Amino acid sequence: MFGNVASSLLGGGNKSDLKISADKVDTVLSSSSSTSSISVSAWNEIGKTLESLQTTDEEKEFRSNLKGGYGLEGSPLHTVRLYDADQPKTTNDAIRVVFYRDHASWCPYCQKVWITLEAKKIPYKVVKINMRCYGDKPASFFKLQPNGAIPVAIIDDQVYNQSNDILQILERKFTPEMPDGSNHMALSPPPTNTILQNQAQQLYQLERELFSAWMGWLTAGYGKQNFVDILRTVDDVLQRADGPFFLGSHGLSLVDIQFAPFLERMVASLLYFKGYKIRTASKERVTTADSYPGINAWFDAMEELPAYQVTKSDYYTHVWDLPPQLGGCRTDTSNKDIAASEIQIIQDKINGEHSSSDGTSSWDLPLQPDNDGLEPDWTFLTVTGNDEAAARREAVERISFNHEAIVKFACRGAGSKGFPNFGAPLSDPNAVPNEIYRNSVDACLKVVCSAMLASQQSKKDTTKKGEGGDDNDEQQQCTMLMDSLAKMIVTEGGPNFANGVIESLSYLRDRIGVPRDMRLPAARQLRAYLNWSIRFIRDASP
Ligand SMILES: N[C@@H](CCC(=O)N[C@@H](CS)C(=O)NCC(=O)O)C(=O)O
Repeated sequence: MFGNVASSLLGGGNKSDLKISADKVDTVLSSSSSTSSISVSAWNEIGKTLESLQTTDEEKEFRSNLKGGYGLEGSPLHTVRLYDADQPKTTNDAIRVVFYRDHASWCPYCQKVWITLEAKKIPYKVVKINMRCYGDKPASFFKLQPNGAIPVAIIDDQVYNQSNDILQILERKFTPEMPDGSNHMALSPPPTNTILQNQAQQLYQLERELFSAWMGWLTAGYGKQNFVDILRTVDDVLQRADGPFFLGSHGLSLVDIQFAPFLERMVASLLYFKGYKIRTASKERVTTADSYPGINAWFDAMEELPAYQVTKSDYYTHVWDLPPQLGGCRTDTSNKDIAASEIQIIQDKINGEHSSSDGTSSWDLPLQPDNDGLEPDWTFLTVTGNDEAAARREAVERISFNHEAIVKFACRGAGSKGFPNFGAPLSDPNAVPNEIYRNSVDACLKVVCSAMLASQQSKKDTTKKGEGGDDNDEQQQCTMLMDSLAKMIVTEGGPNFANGVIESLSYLRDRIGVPRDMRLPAARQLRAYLNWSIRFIRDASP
């Protein structure tokens, strides 16, 4: 999918012809506000509408919290984290930890450290480093970590470059009731509790056994029974525990944090590559020989924790980030347990591809809840009231705040591939954007953002949710605007130019990363609204 998009050069047309096309389109766009039906809102107007619709303090204060390092909820965009603005102790001076983690939020070992810092509310600074498959690392990083691996942490001026060492030292140095008045949750059983300590040690071993079995099945294509046997043991441990977490009534511990990044990746990758389902929605949960009630209850409890929520990725991101890290994952095509066609349907749904069986796409409006039951693990964001509107606002905020860079990034889709290239299909840091599409892509993104906000601006009937039902006035205006814009791009620019705009919007859609760019409900909305705009241009094309 990405190969087709990224490798196309200049939308298939002659370079100077396309420049002439772009000039014609740009002329209409620059005169549009007063004279034609293509009156696209400016970014600052979109920003104002967004502000008027924001409801929670967390939303309204998102950017100021990022700057100050504050917020009840962390964000992958935080580069400094101080937690509570009302706590006088949490100033920059309190920072004793510098955390080097991967830029794309793909690395499971970084995720362990990230969850620990957030759960213990330890103030920290973040330095983002590329993974090898994603881009280059700065030379200075190799001084801290000669083999280039992440995570690394500098704690009280001492460098630690193994995730488990980092967890242990954080646990030792940041404790409940510190002399300076700060209070950091204990995540290990007390040394006096040897029973629980031994149990934790055994569970660390079990986690590595599960990891090896998963790697075997995922990358070599055999070893399912071995994996299932160990996963069953993990589920039994959780079912026997007197609470949802591994150490039962002790509550959240480093054992849970060791398991979390890998169980999260197992759920996504085994569903996609093997058609093997571990995670189920609570309403569908029945105890059968194939179900994992302990693991599902554990996930439910983990997903209630802001410290885990901020790090949580989606299936799409995982199934594209794991193969380049692991040197490939194998899809089981001849499998007695599930037909290849069923695996294909799952893959199409996760990728937002149009299904060969019924032509639908999971990345089209109206969105099906939990991706038609396939990805039921974002209940923490989707149970409350007007959740779809909140997700759209999140997407609009992220796009509108950084629109210039995002438009330029999207234009890589109609540009040329970079050299040298890197292993991850989602990454091409040296790609050259084709900026003749800049104004058209910018206009489409503005209409996409207006349309996402319009669903909340119903004048006629506040109970209507938008897509799937009758549209409100603003939605109808956005639909007409996108229709006019698409027709103008095709008539003034010609089909090759229009194709370049589609390639740019598609490139952006396919590279929305969770949690790096936004949370899954917001990412799903944005992917679907980008497809909405693409469809108008396609429909207007000959
Ligand atoms: N044992 C190390 C493993 C860390 C590790 O394998 N990190 C991977 C990323 S998940 C890495 O940095 N690989 C090199 C790269 O991708 O640049 C730890 O626990 O910290």
